[in-house]
Amino acid sequence: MGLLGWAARHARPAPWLLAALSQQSGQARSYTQQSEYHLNTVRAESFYDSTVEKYASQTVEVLSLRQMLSFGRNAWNDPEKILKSGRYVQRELPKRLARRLLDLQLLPYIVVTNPHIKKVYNQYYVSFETLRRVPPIRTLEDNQEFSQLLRQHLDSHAPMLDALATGLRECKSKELVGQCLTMDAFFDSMLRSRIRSRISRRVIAEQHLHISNKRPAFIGIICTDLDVADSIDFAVQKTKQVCVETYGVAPDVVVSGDAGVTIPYIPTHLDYMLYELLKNAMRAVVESHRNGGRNGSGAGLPPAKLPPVHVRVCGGCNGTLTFKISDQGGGIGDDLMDKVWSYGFTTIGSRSPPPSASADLSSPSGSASGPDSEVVEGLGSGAHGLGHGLQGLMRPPGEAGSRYQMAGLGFGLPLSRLYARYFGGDLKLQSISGYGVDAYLTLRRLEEQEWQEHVDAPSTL
Ligand code: ADP
Ligand code: K
Ligand code: MG
Repeated sequence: MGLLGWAARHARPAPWLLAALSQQSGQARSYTQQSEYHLNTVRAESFYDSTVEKYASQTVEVLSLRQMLSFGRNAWNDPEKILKSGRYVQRELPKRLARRLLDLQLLPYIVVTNPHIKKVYNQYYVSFETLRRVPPIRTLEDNQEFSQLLRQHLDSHAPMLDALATGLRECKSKELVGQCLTMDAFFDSMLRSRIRSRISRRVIAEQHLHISNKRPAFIGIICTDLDVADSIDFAVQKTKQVCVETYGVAPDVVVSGDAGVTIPYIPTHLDYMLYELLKNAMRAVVESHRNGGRNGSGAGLPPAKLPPVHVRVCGGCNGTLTFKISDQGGGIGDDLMDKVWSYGFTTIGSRSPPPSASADLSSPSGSASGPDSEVVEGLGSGAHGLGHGLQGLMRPPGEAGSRYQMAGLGFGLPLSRLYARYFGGDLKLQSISGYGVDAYLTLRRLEEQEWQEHVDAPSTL
């Protein structure tokens, strides 16, 4: 069902769409001014044909990671491969964007009229229209232009998860969605499928943008030999920094297990998961030991008195690698064990606020783009490139509040699990109430399995 079907169901035209689309025309033009592609035909009318539906109904070409690795090997030196990779992305992105456009059209009217959701819709539409009109990539020069355009689109989508989460949260808080929908389940599944498809769009786009870079131990954005000890060190250093900024103190981290293990993985994905899990562990330890007890006020304990967080690396067999992150931070109550996996669920604000938090940690309207866009930006844009760029994981300086945020968005656990599962791994928690939490982050060795990206079907087809 396209817009017309949608509008018929809602028994009225969609004025927001008209407004949105006239805005889009302008936005699309501003993109085209920056690129060689002249897309001055992006007009409101274009929405009313069946283009979006047509693209959304096309079969998505799913790549296994093994294919990505074997295809990308030495591609930097092979113009044919680079062009083939560009054509793949050029074919795939419009289909995938079209599917998500259809999802948005299906939202209840009251949700789609939310300004944040409209903004997301606009951005998707502009990208869809722009990318689908790019002329076929025939030469490396074509590819260079396409790559520039791709980069612009990735950048312009970076704040969109924030906007979507804010929009959904506003609707949720006003209880605007029909009673027939279970709120949490609805928002969770909406965010999950969108974030998952966003991860895959960005993985294939970034893989192409980096496929022509010659970089030791990298095939595109995948590090073929990621040293997990380095990843842990890096995440520990960053987490301690933000913990000290927030509480004035941070527990030590003791690392043990299989030293020297390497794994083929996208470094920023692993950085992100370790960072989020370590933040949760450190926050629990500090908050539960304030004044010697859970929920006390004021951090006052020297680090030596805080029980350390343990990270154990288990190389495992069966092609897996597990990180066990253990804290003595008091654990998670049985009543919360399910809730903690909900997008946006946080206990920040329900306890006493952190002592020196300069960020607005208790604000439910904090930025949510962090998790996703931070990760993908770290994949290659900006100064940090593909490296161990936790800097690339951080929100840009100059945003309100602290540069780093210890907790409060409620995205850390569900997003980390989504990232882990994206490549066939998983994240599980074991809690002993009153004692602490063990988090088990399992990664699959990508080269040893025929991993396939998960692609959400268009909900309208
Ligand atoms: P946030 O950290 O922004 O609150 P998360 O999704 O990372 O969001 O975590 C959700 C909630 O789960 C936290 O607010 C906290 O109450 C609980 N939690 C997560 N990890 C731990 C842990 N190691 N110990 C105790 N509670 C935890
Ligand atoms: K959560
Ligand atoms: Mg967290």
